[in-house]
Amino acid sequence: MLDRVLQAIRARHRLVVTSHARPDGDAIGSALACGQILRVMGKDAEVVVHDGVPRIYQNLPFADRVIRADAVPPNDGVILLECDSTRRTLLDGLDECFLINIDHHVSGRNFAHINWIDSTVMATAELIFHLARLACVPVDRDIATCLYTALMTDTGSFMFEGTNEHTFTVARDLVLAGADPAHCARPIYFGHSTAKMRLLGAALSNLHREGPLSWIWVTQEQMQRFGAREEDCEGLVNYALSMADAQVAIFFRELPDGRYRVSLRSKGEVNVSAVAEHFGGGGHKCASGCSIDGPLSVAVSRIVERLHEEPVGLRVDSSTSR
Ligand SMILES: [Mn+2]
Repeated sequence: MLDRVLQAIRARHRLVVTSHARPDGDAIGSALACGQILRVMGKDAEVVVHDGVPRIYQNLPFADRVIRADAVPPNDGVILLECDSTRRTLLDGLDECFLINIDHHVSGRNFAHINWIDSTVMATAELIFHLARLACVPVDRDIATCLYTALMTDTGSFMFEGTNEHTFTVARDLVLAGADPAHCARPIYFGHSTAKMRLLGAALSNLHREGPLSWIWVTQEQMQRFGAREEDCEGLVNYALSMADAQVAIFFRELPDGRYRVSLRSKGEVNVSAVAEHFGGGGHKCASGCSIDGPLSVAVSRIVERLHEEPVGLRVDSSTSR
């Protein structure tokens, strides 16, 4: 499949790289690296992201070249990273384009003309790294920095389930190519806004526990009061998973229209992608997300109930949950 991707790229000149709205580290890092790889291949390549680059990723190489737009510019082909449909990008005009889909989610779908979906890797960054190698594009310090940041964030700093010796081999190759681990980690883990920390305080003061389940939420009112942006919510769910007896954590973010954005995280025993998919979302076994109607109490009970049902079957009796 990688061969077909490369063939399709070689046959085209003007390419657009994009990813999903509200991009995370893998979406941004992989897109920036992919765009640069295409340029080194002699392509006219642009990275277009509906919401632009989140603040903590703005110092990545090539981040200042990202185009923020509502529609895809004229092109000979579009590479979509980390998307299970064109809808995820929130970009108009994709359905008339030649589409190449590169993804590593178990919920990945064959919606494009060429689909390279490999759910055995931890990050799309690993696939982009393969692409560079097969294309004989040297991975320089800038490309390696983008890919390492993507891999580091998608593995939760090499702590998430699925991280294995292969992940570290890729990480090692990227460090050998010039990525500096401490430099990559600084803006992500020591670059929070004050608003984010205030929001975290509010979210943790709402911490709810039920056996192995843990959940927190933030409201629109809180976000406005602290001057917090959508991206300030990224990663808050992990704090709810950090207790010894928590197996699954849920983060509810109230949306302006009264619906809720739901982030689910699991330590590995429970497959939370099945829950997100049930509500029209998707993701990985250990990290997934979806949107659901409010009010909050209804949203919480629907998600919690679903976690107890098959095939998820979360056991609330803590004596039976390891
Ligand atoms: Mn990813």
